[in-house]
Amino acid sequence: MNRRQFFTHSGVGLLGAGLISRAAAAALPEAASADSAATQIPVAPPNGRPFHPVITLNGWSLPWRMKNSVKEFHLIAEPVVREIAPGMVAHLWGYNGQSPGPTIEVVEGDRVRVFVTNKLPEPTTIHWHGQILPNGMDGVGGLTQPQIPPGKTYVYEFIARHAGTYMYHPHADEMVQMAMGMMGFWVTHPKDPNTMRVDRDFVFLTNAYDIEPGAYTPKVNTMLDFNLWTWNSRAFPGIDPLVCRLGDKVRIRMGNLTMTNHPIHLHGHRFVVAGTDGGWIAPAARWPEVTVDIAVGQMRAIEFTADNPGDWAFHCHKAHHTMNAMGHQVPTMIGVDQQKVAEKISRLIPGYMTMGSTGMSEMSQMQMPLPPNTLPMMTGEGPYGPIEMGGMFSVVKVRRDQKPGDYSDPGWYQQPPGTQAYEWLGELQPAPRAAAGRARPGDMEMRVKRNGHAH
Ligand SMILES: [Cu+2]
Repeated sequence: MNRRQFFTHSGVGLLGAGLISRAAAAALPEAASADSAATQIPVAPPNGRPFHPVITLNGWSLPWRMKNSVKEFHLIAEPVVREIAPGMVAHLWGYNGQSPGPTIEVVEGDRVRVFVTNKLPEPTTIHWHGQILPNGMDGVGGLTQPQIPPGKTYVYEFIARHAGTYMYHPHADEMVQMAMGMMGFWVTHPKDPNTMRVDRDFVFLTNAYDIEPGAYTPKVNTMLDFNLWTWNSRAFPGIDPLVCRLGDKVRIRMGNLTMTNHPIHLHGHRFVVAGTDGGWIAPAARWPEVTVDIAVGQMRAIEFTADNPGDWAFHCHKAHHTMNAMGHQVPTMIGVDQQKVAEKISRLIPGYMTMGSTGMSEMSQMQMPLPPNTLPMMTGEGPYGPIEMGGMFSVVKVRRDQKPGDYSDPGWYQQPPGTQAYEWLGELQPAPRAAAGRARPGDMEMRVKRNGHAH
């Protein structure tokens, strides 16, 4: 299937298609569960105060119930199976069927009650990163509450005091539980739904896993050398495009719960950094960027007008973070003539193959057999060949004829004639070079003083 078919077939546009009712105990709100990694199209809130919902990349928002004016949610911490990209699934821990957990959306001033049921084999808690709340609701195991034992349900209740963007994650055996994928987004919308109104409001978390090719479960002791760099536990080409209508005002909120920073870069547009997990930045204090570095434990909200039609790359600028498993430990072979060596080795190991003597690009074209359940190092097929990217990479697709509220993949951008890089077919002149050993413009004479004497 191509990406467009994948997008269509995976249930986008059918809110509820991926939601399975989970028999809830009488007093508990129903815990909806998602069984696919498809992006669920946001719908207007059915009750409570109005807001303009966000769109969670390859994710969804958790339904709630209103009970005596309290907004009640039910999170289930549990083992999940997450498709990282077509061809690879990971056995992670998450919430309500997926990793990351569903996005929680409330309105400034809402009283919120979250039931948390622990179906993990070990104790957990939930910390509500960035929220101003009573100390006992902060979810730090051992410090502000006992850990939630396996099989038990705890209740968190507080008022969502400030509009903004927050995250949730365990504060119990964090190294293991976060390396296993336990995290989620929380958006508190402003009281007035027209405050800071945008047309498209995307959210995702950066996360990283160390899963050996062929394996399913992350190695939880890895500190820095991860081999899968993901957005919402998806790696390119598994990350859906961010589809926009020409002229849309767009916001992208990105949280970082990995072990390193991610400089996220957008092509073709200039954006402003409009908010952090500490709140919104006053308009006069926002600064222009094309790359925003998101440190560990930070959230950044960027805003721009999608005024440049095309397929614009959007990715982490750390080159290793736009690659998938395989290849991180391959030695650099650029410039090495491997042919003679290969001939000798082939006599011992039939089918031996050399790699990388002209760079690594050739690897994206190889039909190399991979172990089951792994992703090629770089992949993703574009209209002009392999895109040679993996990991934290997606495409912001800006189209004039995209309908408002339509997030479906419009396919690849058609370059208008005369606006695309082209091959030079004329003659090549020898490049003029500066002669060595002669003074060039800009050279200057310097007099050096040593010990007070001129030399
Ligand atoms: Cu990165």
